Amino acid sequence: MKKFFSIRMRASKGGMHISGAEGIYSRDNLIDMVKKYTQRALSHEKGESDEIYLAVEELKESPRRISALPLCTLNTRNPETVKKAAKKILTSIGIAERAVEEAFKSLGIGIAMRGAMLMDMEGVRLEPDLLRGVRVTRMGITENANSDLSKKLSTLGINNNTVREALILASKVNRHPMVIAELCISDDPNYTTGYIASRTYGYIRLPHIKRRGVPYGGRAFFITGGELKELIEFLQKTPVIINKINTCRGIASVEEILKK
Ligand code: PML
Repeated sequence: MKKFFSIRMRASKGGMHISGAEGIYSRDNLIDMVKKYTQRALSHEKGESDEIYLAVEELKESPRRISALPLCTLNTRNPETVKKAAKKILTSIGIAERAVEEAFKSLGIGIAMRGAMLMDMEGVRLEPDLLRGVRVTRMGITENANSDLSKKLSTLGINNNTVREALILASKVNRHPMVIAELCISDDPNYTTGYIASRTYGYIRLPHIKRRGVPYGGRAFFITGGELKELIEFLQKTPVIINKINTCRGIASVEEILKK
């Protein structure tokens, strides 16, 4: 069996988070990639990190190979239209309107959780550790899929680490049958595009989900049925690698998305 490794990097400066990233790589690429992650932590636009944690771990099981979700960007102009659109889309797949309200409220409240919150379809919180949430790790993308994704995103003018890494994470999360959808708001004060992701509609980017300068955000996973422990094990431990990229298209309206 070919050996695969997970590399996870977390970097900070003066105790403030600067950068975090991860991937899955074959043994042949390991040393180059450790160098790249270190460089990334040292040359971040937020400043040069003074503490870099790198975890390199051999995977005991072969990564599951999956396709990325198809991607598009919604034509939203402000947080109000985003919320309205998100409600339309999420209620159309069975999530209660009050659950969507609750998710926006909890993500906007300013408690920086390290991981995602888990919510049932009615908006009841389910994660065992309400303060930390559930962190999704052990995911990556093959070199070929990454260059295909970069090409497709470049034609849309959105080829950056943030979009690529969020799509990889959302594709893993929404692969699990218990996950019906995900809502994400970046906690970066300068990054005002969020997304909703689901198997039904793919990865829908939501411009202007929050106003510039707001330093909090996070992720909510809407889940149903099944064994919570098994889902958390999948999100945290099961290695998943994207090996195929789906369609990536430009701006769409809610109506176009719902027509699907
Ligand atoms: C984050 O990791 O900060 C969330 C990123 C959301 C990316 C949304 C996008 O631009 O597609």
